[in-house]
This record gives sequence, C-alpha cells and structure tokens, in this order.
Amino acid sequence: MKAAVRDWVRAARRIVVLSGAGMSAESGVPTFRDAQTGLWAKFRPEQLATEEAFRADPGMVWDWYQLRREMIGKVVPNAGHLAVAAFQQRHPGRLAVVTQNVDGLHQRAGSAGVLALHGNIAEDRWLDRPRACCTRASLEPGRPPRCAVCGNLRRPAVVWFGEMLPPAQLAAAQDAAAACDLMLVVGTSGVVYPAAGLARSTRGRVAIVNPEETELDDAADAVLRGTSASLLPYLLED
Ligand code: BJW
Repeated sequence: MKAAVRDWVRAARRIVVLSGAGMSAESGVPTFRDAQTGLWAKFRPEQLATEEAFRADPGMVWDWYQLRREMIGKVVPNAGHLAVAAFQQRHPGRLAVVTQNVDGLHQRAGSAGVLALHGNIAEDRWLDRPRACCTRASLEPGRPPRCAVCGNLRRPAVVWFGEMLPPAQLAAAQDAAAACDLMLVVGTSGVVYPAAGLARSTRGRVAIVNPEETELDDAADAVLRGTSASLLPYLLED
C-alpha cells in the first residue's frame, strides 16, 4: 500500500497535507489525546482550551500555555516536516499544507503558505475587544499580562473550542481540499471539526498516515500505519 500511495503522490497535480499533533510527536511535542502522555492526560479539554476556562482561571491556563511555549521553543522540525517542505521547494505550487498545529514547526521547516487553522501559540492577542487604552505602552506584565488602564487580558492567539477558525485560512483550506487530487492526512485523530471535515469533503484520494486508528479511517482510500517521520520522506521522494 505504501508504494501505491507513493505512486498517487507522483501522479497528483495538487496535494494537500492535513496535519495534526502527531506530525510533531517525533520532534518531542506531546499530542493532545494520548492517554498517558497527551497534553490532556490530566485535564479535560474544556478545562483548558476554552474561553470560559481562561476567564475562570486565567493564571492556570496562561501557565499551561507558557510551559508549552517553552517546550516548543526547544524542539526542531523532524524528518516529516522537512520532507513536506523539501517537496514544496522541488514542486512549487503543487502541495498545500493545512495544519491544526499551533507549534510553527512546518513554517520553521521551510514550508510556504502554511494554513494554520488553530492559530499560533507563540503569539498573544487581547481577550476582549481592545479599547483605545489597550496598547503596548499600557501592557503590564503578569500571568497573564493585562492593560494597566482597563484590565483587559492578553491571551494566546490560538483557537479554542466554540471559537471560529480564522475565516481566510479556513476558506483557503476548503478551496485547497476541493481542488486536490490527493490528501495526506497525517497525525490527527480526526475528532475536531471543521478541520476533520476537510478530509470528508475532498473529491481527491485520501491517504492516512498514523500509527493508530483514527476517526477518519472510514473516509480513506488508504490507511498507512506508521509515523510521519518514517513514512513522509518515502512517500514524498521523487
Ligand atoms: C502520530 C504520531 C506520529 C501520534 N506520526 N501520527 C461538528 C461535529 C461535532 C462537533 C463540532 C462540529 N463542528 C464544530 C464542532 C465543535 C468543536 C469540535 O470539533 N468538537 C469535537 C471535539 C466534538 N469544534 C470547534 O469548536 C471549532 N470551532 C468551530 O467549529 O467554530 C464554529 C462554531 C462556533 C461556535 C459554535 C459552534 C461552531 C474550534 C476547534 C478548536 C480546536 N482547538 C484545539 C486547541 C488549540 C489550542 C491549543 O493548542 O491549546 O486544537 S483542540 C486540539 O485538538 C488542538 C488540535 O489542533 C486539535 C486536533 O487534535 P489532533 O491534532 O488531531 O491531535 P490528537 O492528539 O487528537 O491526535 C494525535 C494523533 O497523532 C493520534 O491519532 C495519534 O495516533 C497520532 N500520532 N504519534 C503520525 N509519530
């Protein structure tokens, strides 16, 4: 099956790589839903990744993101990220990266035009609509930092449950999914929408790269049980 998917890559005019946390696992970034080591092994998602959770305990949620930022600052892209970026460089315009990951590792590997559906953990934004007083000058350090005048809090620039995805990135991802001949769905459990819906909406072939079962296996033309760093260099070589 591996060889067949490599043939599909070679024949495809437009490819989408839809990636999730497993793409960065071999860089040392924990996934979300792994029962033992996942980021949510000790907390339920709604305790951390919602606006309500942040408003209820901003310090706790802020500290969790700070820990992850520090960890992500120490890791590097792995052979999977690098294979994707190298393919894009050899074949300009043929492969689009749509990622649920907030870690920036595709971008650091050299991928161009990455559509980051769930934001960027390295950036912050205002929690409430910024008022005239909410400027860099008014920023007071803290956990989280706040506007010294009105108290508006800074929050990580990621997409939490119940929040809209960045509209332009989502629209571009939907267009890419509609136009592709082949979608490689790499390292995602496929439980979070609307990202997972991209794999169900494409008319192109769908190939899954994942060591475990996923919620999208039923939508796939091929399921490759293996890791991204071991399979992508093979699948994407010329
Ligand atoms: C390896 C590996 C290796 C391990 N190699 N693989 C339709 C139906 C039902 C619900 C909904 C729906 N549409 C929308 C919803 C609601 C909700 C949702 O999806 N809920 C479901 C959980 C039920 N979605 C939303 O709320 C989204 N917003 C939205 O829809 O807005 C419109 C709206 C607004 C208001 C009301 C209603 C609608 C927003 C979703 C935001 C998700 N945010 C998070 C947190 C980001 C910030 C942060 O980082 O803290 O994004 S949640 C978390 O899950 C994170 C991830 O990007 C996302 C996906 O997880 P992922 O990447 O799949 O990771 P894992 O851990 O689940 O899986 C890892 C996989 O890797 C596993 O399969 C491993 O086997 C594999 N693996 N090693 C390859 N080496």
